[in-house]
Amino acid sequence: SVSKSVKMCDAKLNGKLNGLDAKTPFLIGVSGGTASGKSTVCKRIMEKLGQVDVDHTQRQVVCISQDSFYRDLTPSEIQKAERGLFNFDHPDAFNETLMKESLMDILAGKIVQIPTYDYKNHSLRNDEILTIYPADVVLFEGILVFYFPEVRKLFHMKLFVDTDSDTRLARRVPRDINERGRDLEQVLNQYMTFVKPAFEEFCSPTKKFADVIIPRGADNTVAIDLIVHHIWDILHGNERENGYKSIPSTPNRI
Ligand code: UZR
Ligand code: MG
Repeated sequence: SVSKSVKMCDAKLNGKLNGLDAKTPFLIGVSGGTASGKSTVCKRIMEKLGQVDVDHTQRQVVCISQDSFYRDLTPSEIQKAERGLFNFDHPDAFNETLMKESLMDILAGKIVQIPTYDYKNHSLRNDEILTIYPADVVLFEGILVFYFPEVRKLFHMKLFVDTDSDTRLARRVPRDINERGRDLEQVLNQYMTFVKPAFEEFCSPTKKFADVIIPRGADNTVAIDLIVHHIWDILHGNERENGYKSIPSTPNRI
């Protein structure tokens, strides 16, 4: 047990050297093109870690969307957005500082309040604030989560959901019409003008930063199982040594 406590000291030291507290949530970034299945992959990971039926304040695995960090638009930008002429797929559409500071607060184990996003009105909703309680695993998903270097370096694990662009378009069209209040012409026009070029310029090149690339998205149950097992090992196997918080046993974990 002398060697065990020496190991623990080492882990704490390593934690400090990495700029992290000895106990910090395990932060996973999940990126990929629009409608690639990022949200679904996150949902599956949470399900397999046994988190879906758990109350928000008790959850040990939480998921945040990058959409919560769109910046406030000026009145003229809102007018553009209403006509499908604002580029929501460009890095400038996001509040990088707030994104970085929120993730740093989360890593420091603070309770963080995050607004949710209203696609119909292109604005953040102040009536529906998501409170992130100190968690053991935090997933952060979005098209450009690996774009900003200062944000990118905060992740302990980076996943890229790689789904063919025709599949993504076929999913995106009905989603925008049914869930986001658009019409077909606007959706296709926006896709050709902004979504596709921005994917090629800003999102796709960030695939090289991923630790794991998941082909076919949420259909890929083998990849998701491997990832969940790995997360599980990190959080349990060496829970004392690795410096991360550990998840207590849950019955239906894998
Ligand atoms: P995912 N988006 C909107 O459609 N409206 C908004 O007000 C804000 C964002 C879209 C955005 C991007 N682009 O392609 C997509 N457009 O949300 C990213 N146009 O969401 O990763 O779930 O596909
Ligand atoms: Mg999404």
